[in-house]
Amino acid sequence: MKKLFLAVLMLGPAVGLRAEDGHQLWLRPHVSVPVTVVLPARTSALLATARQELQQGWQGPAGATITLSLKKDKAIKYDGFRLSAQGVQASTERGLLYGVFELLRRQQIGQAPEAGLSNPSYEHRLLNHWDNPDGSVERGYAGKSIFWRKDSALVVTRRDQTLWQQYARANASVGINGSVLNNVNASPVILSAGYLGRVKAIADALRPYGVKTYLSVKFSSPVLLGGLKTADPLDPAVVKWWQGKVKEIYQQVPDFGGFLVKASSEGQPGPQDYGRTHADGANMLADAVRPYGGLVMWRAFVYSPSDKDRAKQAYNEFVPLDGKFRDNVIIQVKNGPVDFQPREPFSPLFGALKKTAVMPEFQITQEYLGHAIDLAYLAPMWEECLQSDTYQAGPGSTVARCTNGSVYRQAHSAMAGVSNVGLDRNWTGHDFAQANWYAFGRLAWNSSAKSAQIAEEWLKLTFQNAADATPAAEAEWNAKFLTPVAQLMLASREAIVDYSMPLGLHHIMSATYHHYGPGPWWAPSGMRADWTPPYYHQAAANGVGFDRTRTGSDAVSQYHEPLASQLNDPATCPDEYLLWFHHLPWTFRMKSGRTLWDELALHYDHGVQQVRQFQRTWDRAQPYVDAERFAAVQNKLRTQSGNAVMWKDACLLYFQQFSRLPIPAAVEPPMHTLEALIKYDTPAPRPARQP
Ligand code: GCW
Repeated sequence: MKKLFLAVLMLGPAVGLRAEDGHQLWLRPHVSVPVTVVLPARTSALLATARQELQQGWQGPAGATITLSLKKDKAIKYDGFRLSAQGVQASTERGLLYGVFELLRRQQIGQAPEAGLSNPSYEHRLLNHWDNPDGSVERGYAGKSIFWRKDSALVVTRRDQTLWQQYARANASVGINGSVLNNVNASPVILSAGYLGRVKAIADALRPYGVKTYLSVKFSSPVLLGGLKTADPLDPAVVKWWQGKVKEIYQQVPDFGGFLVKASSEGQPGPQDYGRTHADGANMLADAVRPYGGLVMWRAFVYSPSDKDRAKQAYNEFVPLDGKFRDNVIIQVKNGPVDFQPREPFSPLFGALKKTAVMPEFQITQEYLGHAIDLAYLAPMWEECLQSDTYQAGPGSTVARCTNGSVYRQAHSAMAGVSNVGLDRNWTGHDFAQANWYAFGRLAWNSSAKSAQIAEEWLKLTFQNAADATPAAEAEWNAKFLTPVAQLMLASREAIVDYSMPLGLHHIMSATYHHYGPGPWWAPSGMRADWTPPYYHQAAANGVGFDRTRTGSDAVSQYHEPLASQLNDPATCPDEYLLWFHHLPWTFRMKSGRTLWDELALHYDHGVQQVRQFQRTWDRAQPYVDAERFAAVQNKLRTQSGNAVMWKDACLLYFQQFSRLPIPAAVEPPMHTLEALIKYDTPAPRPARQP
């Protein structure tokens, strides 16, 4: 008893706040006010959801009447909506639901219920789950899959259904309208009758929230599952097999969204195995789903060890195919040309494919940004990509505009995010990783939204309490919690870039399967060069960085002018991309006047100092956060802080072997030895892939 008393005392001011485990996300329940809801004269599960949300979340005038009306209106695009004092107007039921969530969000964060139109930037706003049928999640850091578990194909429990429904509701609240339920490294079993039964159960749970179901498919499924001799997309038996399979799927899920395909990529089978092109493969599947209104999202994540510069390959393979894809195919392109690194320039495919729909793929799960250990708010990274100017159709042809239908005519537009959701009680492992799920939805809805605004919204929804609502308490909460913690979030991704891969360095993480922590040295003998960090940093006595200039791999020429020339010249190439495009001497004079070596060292050090600053900010936020979430984030920041030092020490000591220059006096001296760090990074066994 005494012990408990002491513990309570030590918890300090936060003791008054109800413990929270994060399961409610940004949708924490609050006392609602009575409201009358008038619905269109038809019944549907989606309309019932909209009414229920209004009734359980209304915080406006007591006894108000809110009308949800379905009306065609040329100004309303896709699932957009119009808000007014009377209620919500939309041309789809989904639009009504999104309008309801917007209304409730505004009430909760104390924003005036602004009247007006809100249209989504993209037609399809999708989460991609890299979940395997055995329940594991590739690059998942929040526990096992919410959809699959070993031997679970046919058993759907009440718990499953509740979770799927909560998941769908969270998606709907930020406008996400589709989920790909399984890994792009797809197992053929997902298309077997047993699994399709479970897909139907999931689709039934997601539908009332307007979330469509999609599947990733393995290109060789006709062989592996269907017993055919080939998966050649031009073989009539293969075409017929897919047609039959598609029919079977639509019998179970009449509003099935379509397929996501990783083919002829990283060992996955594909049309190239049969001497066919990506277009042949994609079009065959597109024709199969077309009668049902389905889509094919075909990934452009392709590279092979034969290419001298991995960053060039997707462009080289896909640009010649421009215009050859059916209009229900969308080419899904990762934000950068290599692979979700902490910072990459935008992929040159954006804007270069002019007669083919292209959709950006972002990674919400933090494969290269610290898993569920490091605090990384990713909206600034996505905003940076979406707002990059490709110049492909003149100045202002940003990545966002080249993909959302503003620049090129395209039948469909979409944006995908690789989900960070798992069975962990708080869904995403790190309480702040929830912000990335939230931000992805908000940016897919409005590709011009600002990271700062999204962070503030999310913080208010996720951490503010009714007790903070009096004017004095709110002013204090804003000054002592909201402002500093929002700043922390906004600086968090850059801090990771600084302590891991500053100035355009990339892919120098530990390349053992986990991808966490430093590994600039990692190059076991016999390993494919393009899977090892030295291939990317090229550190040597004469300097560091990958030469992608016109005299190097010439990747710069995949960008449109004036960008190509700007990137090609180290004097005009932005510092953030310098070592992505240039191999430069250690003593190269930077724009700051410092040498490259000193600048590099200062960036590493700054990253470390930043994380320590985050720790102090969070410690001061303690009075405003419930004890459970406070301690969870505090512990993670402590681990991150130690790991940031490892990154800095590892990279500086490793690169110093080549630069042979002293670590600047302003930089904290290393506390580890290079030998110890290399030993620490012992390869973990690579888990077996799905068949
Ligand atoms: O980043 C790499 C990951 C793989 C992933 C692949 C991809 C699903 O390390 O785990 O596989 O990208 O995007 O296909």
